[in-house]
Amino acid sequence: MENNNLSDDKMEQLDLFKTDNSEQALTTNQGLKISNNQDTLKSGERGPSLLEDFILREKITHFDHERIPERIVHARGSGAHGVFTLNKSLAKYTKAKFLSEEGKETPVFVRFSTVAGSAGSTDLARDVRGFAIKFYTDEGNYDLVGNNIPVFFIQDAIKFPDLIHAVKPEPDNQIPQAASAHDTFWDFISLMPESMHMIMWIMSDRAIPRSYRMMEGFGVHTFKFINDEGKMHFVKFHFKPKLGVHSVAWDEATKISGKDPDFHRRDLWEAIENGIFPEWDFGVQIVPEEDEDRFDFDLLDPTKLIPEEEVPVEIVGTLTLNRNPDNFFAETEQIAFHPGNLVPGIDFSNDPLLQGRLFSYTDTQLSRLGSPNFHEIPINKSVKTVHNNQRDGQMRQQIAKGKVSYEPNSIGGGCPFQSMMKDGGFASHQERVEGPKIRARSQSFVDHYSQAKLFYNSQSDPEKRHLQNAIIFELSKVTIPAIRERVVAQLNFINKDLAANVAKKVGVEVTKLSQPNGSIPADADPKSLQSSEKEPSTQKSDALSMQNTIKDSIESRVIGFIMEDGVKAAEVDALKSKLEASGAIVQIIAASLSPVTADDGSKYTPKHSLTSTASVCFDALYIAGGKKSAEILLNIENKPGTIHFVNEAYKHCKAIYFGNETDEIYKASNVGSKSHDDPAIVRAEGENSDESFIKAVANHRIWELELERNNPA
Ligand code: HDE
Repeated sequence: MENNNLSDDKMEQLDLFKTDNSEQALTTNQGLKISNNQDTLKSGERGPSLLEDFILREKITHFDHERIPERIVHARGSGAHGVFTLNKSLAKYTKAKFLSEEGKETPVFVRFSTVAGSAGSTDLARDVRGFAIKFYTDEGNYDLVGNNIPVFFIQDAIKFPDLIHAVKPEPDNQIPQAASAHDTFWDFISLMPESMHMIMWIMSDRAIPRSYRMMEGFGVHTFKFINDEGKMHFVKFHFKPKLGVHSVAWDEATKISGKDPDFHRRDLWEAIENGIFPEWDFGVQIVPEEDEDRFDFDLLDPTKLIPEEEVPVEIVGTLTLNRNPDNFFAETEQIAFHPGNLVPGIDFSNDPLLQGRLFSYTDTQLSRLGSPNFHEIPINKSVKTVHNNQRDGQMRQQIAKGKVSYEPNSIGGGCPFQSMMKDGGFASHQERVEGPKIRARSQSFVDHYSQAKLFYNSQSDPEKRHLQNAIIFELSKVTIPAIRERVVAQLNFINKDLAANVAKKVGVEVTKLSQPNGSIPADADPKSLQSSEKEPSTQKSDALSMQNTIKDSIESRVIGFIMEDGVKAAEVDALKSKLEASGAIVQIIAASLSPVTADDGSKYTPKHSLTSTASVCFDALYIAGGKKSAEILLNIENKPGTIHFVNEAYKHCKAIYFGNETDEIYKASNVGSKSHDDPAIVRAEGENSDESFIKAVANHRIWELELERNNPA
């Protein structure tokens, strides 16, 4: 196993650009020490300012140009440094070194994002999440620019500007921000049957994750692996979070957007600061070249996934994020991903969506980062020094020595020279291509409903309910009845109950759905409503339901301890130690931010007050034991806050633990009105109540109890 210092190399490279202001004098950009940073140079103390004040001019000019254009899509995001470790060699399939040498560690930077909202929008928008990884390999940078959903809305890149224009705020009034719940998005979708599979995913709770750390990552497209013998295999990339895949309820998402719009950004930052490093298993689905036509869909169609029942995901590596950026702008904002950043052993497929992306990413960086030299920005720099004959351009950093900037040359001894494939030179996978020059879609891309059905049928009942309610929410914001009708007609091809339930709630006549020839409303363009009665070859896939990813772990769950003066220190400390020993994070909530004095005189410092936070920001609650504490929490001033906290956590099916002598709170809340045993409610009566609570937290939410708890989501 090679001793790998690439991570150190990347750190050193970044360190060269870091500054530390401690014990340093203030200077201009030229290094001149500044003696007065309070006053402009003026003619007389009250007098007009002088144009010659180069210190003022430099400072203001720089400030005036601080902002750069935000990303046209994926503007809102957060990132972190980490490491990718290969646990099992893929050398059989690929010659990529970072995927061949067992134990090899490769430094990475990962950026998560939402798509539609602008840089200042809420983290909890219903949206697909970007999951973009830059691997700083010793063969050059490799970028895997994926999403948390394994399929996409469209099949061909030429439709991307249309899709994005439709989902972005409408051009006349710039409403709504970071939301697909509006006319233009659903108008487009209703006319694009190929989007139906993605619509199932994006209306599911996958689009409102609990945390970036609890999302899957997918390369989406089919890529190619090429091994040393030149043999090609198709490959799909997967990242599976060690913590399981979890989401919040839509009702929570909308409330978190107000209470803490940076919820995901903060969660990622704090987890890493606390040493709880987010981790994913990395896996691949491999399809031999000769099996290309074995599926009932086209491997090149990005609206399709390969069911894990048909090709299992082989887990071969670990992705770990272990270091927050030092500077958001320099790193997270300036990082520039590009699906065309490849290393030998990995190549593109002919997926027409991927092919279009290969043009877009460099092109967009030219206007976003402003110069063709964006690869020289520290976060984008390859660990290996770049040698080529590209020269000049705005903001050039590299100082290329010598006379030669062309090839072939004799003056420079022929350098830099081309590498043979055996020496690591990249060569595209050779493929025989023939056919007429044609602007057309392959017939093999025409089935738009089978996998939408597969996804829907694979969901648990609560997941189906959430999906249905999300569509109802979104379509209820659509003002044009014909658009709602067309969407319902599309849904009818996927699941008749789903379509009927949505129709009922969004004012579409259900009778229209039972018209001959499926459900085509009179005004619909028949071309856009191709029916497919085809059943998916896999009927149900466990991997598609989040319900099946629950791990028996409470690691990194945030537990709110609600307490006031007189709280029982022994109980609190015992539970806190047990929770923290299992990796959970305990945060104290009191009526105010003043320290809480416990029954033994010890003090607890609250992180939040009942007014500054809400139950939606926590995974579970502990109402700390102690009669006096409970009385204070129920006094006239605090009762509304306390009861609201408990009731809301209850509605959202979270675990709630009532400590000793908190019966009054239990009774005063909705929780107390239930007569039967409730797996999410624990009372400090039994012997193993701490353990029961921990078990309940590990379940994330008991979504099955949602209806009886009147959760609106
Ligand atoms: Fe992107 N996409 N995209 N995309 N995409 C961008 O590049 C584009 C697509 C994805 O954190 C842009 O640097 C086209 C699929 C992520 O910086 C832009 C098409 C997938 C990110 C662009 C797609 C993605 C981007 C905007 C259809 C999942 C954020 C800023 C042909 C596999 C990366 C930028 C980051 C960003 C173009 C479709 C993922 C405009 C033309 C499919 C995660 O170049």
